[in-house]
Parts: sequence; C-alpha cells; structure tokens
Amino acid sequence: MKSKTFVDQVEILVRSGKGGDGAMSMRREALVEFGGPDGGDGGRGGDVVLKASEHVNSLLSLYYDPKCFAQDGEPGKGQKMFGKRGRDLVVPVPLGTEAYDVDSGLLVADITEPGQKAIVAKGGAGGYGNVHFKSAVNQAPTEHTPGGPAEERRLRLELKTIADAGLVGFPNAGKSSLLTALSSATPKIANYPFTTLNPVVGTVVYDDFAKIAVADVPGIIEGAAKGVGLGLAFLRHLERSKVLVYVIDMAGTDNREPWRDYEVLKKEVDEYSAVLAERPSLVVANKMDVPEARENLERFVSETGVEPIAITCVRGAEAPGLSADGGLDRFREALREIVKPRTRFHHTHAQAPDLKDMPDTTGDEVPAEAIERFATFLKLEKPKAKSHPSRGNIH
Ligand SMILES: Nc1nc2c(ncn2[C@@H]2O[C@H](COP(=O)(O)OP(=O)(O)OP(=O)(O)O)[C@@H](O)[C@H]2O)c(=O)[nH]1
Ligand SMILES: [Mg+2]
Repeated sequence: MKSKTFVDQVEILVRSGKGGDGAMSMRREALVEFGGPDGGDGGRGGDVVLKASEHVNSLLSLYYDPKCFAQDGEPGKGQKMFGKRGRDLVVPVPLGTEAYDVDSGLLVADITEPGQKAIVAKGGAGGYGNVHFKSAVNQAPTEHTPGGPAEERRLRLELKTIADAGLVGFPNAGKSSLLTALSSATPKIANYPFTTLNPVVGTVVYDDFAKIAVADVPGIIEGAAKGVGLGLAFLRHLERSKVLVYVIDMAGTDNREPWRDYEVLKKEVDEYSAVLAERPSLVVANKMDVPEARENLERFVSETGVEPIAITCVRGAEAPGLSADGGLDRFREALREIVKPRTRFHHTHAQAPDLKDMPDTTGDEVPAEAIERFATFLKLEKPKAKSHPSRGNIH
C-alpha cells in the first residue's frame, strides 16, 4: 500500500458529551428537621470544535483516528453541588478545511481564517437538580431532570488549499521550479514526471510586503479527467484561487508540442470544472534558456493566439530577450495585477499640511480655518459642544 503522507479528504465521526443528570437529594443534617431539596444541576456536555491550526497541513491524523468524542458532563450531587462540565474536544484542522454533514450533504463549517473555531457537535445541557423545583406548595420536591442528549454525526472533511494562484502544467514543465524561484517554498524538483504528489503552497512577497500565495499541484496529462496519471482531484485545491497559471515547457522536451500541451491542459481543466476553466489565467512559457524554445514560442503564439510570459527558472542562464532575473519580474507583476493583494502600507498617505503654509498664529487665537485643516488631516470631526447630563443639584 502506498504510504499516506497527505490526506485531503477524510470521513470522521463526531460526538459531543451528554449533559449530566440533575440530582435528587434532600438535605440531612443533625438538628435540621426539614432540610429541603439540595440536589445540584448536572454539568453541560463538551462540544466538538474544529479549530484552524497553522501547525497542521493535512487531515492525516484524522485519517488514522477518525473518532472525535467530547466528554460527558458529570451528574449533579447533593449539597447543591453542580456536576463538572464535560471537556470540549478541540480538533485542529488546516486552513481551508470544509466540513460536510454526510447524511444531509450540507456544509456545516468552512474554516478559512486563522484561529477560527466552529462547533460541529453541541454538548447536551446539564439537567436540573431538585433544588430548582422548590416552591411554596412543594417544600420537598423530588423532581429533577436528566441531562440533554449527546449529538452525533458523520462529517466529511475536505481540504481545499487557500492560495491566490495555482500552477497548472504537464509533469516536468517546471511548476515546482517556478515556485522555488518565486518563494521560499522548497517543493521537490526532479527530472521525472509526477515528482510533486501533494499540493505545496509558497508565498511570493513583494517589496511593499504585499503577499500572494501560490499553489504548486501535481502535473496533469491527457486523460487526467478520466483518472489517467494522478487524475484531477487535486484541482480541488485550486477552486478558491483567483488565477490559474498555465506553465508550458517551451523547450518541447521529449518532442512535446507546447501549443498542444496548452490545449490539452485547458481541455482537462474544463472537463474538471467549467467554473475553474473560466477563471482568469496567465500563460507562462518556461525553459526559455533552451535554444529550441524561441522557435517554439513563435509557433505557440501563431497556433494559440496567446502571448505567454517568457521565463526561465534556471538562475543565471543565458536567455536572450529576458531580463536579468529570467523574466520572473514580469511574471510577478502580471500576477499582482490580477490578484490585487492587500498591502500592509497604503501608498496614498494623506499629505500633511506644511507648517509654513499655515497662518502665523503666534500669540493670536488659532484661526478656525487652521483647526479645520488639521482636523481633516487627522480625520477628526469638529468638536461638538459637550452636553453634560445634569447631575442634579444638592441643596
Ligand atoms: N533548462 C531548464 N530546465 C528547467 C527549467 N525549469 C525546470 N527545469 C527542469 O525541468 C525538470 C522538471 O522540473 P520540476 O520543477 O520538477 O517540474 P514540475 O512541473 O514540478 O514536475 P512534476 O512535479 O513532475 O509535475 C527539472 O529537471 C528541472 O530542473 C528551466 O527554466 N530551464
Ligand atoms: Mg513538481
């Protein structure tokens, strides 16, 4: 059996804790004749909670241990003692996990934010002890209620990597090499097909600290939609991306025809999902350092009508017509244009009014106009006349 290292789909059984029963008890003490009820409430059952964790990147541990049970609440006791609350079971899952109820097929949780939590099975409420049922007419009630039931359901968890861009290409096209050149991710690179077996996400960081997450996924070959090669299931990881990047081996290694590669890739993606096929895309001509690539590129343009971004992932390679970093800067900018990442710093700082333009106010009262200009700059509202609520006079 192939050893499992990356699991992106798993079925689990979740069960919350049952609520503890309320207690039935009468106070008994020497010298107290009618002690009355003192049965405490049961504790609440624990919840099962999915929690986004940066430390897990697959659903592997749930594959081996798919039972997620929270603790039951403890029953109440005499002397008005409450039962202890059942402990919640917090299940760490990677960002991008979706949880579906197996029976209804409904989406019950979508974990997309760091630290996000979602209760997927709610603990039963604690029962009431008989202390709650004392009334003027019934001083010694025996009534008490059982704890609420546990909730149990089967969930299908699906991991959909959250990346802004996804690299799509034939095996050996250089997808992992491109991700390595752009980011600090270190996917395996080798001269054989299907080197990449699991999606890897790398982050491209720009000078102004804007970031774009790029996913490298396994290669696609003709017939992948029908399961050939590694199939297409991993394209699920690109469903949330904003742009698909088609990486084409323009060197035509092993007598490949790059223009045909592109058509096949598009056809396979379209068969997987028409929605994904409609996504904005960039086409990258890789391996432009190889002499044959130039001729192939011309033919590619005339066959497909698409003008790809020419690059090489080989550092310092001789690639005529490409900028010093192998054309990667053009690619980075094109990516940025489509993804429009949020930057940490805004370029459009309001210009602070220059002090020498301000009216000279030395010794004078500050003119209203100056106050207003500074207030606008600081985005303050004009101070309103304060109205203190009357505190009432003391006579
Ligand atoms: N000459 C040249 N070789 C390249 C370039 N980019 C990648 N390669 C080589 O092409 C081979 C495949 O590269 P990978 O990055 O592993 O390709 P991949 O698309 O990730 O392949 P899979 O993971 O198998 O789908 C490796 O031997 C790389 O060194 C390039 O720009 N120029
Ligand atoms: Mg690869």
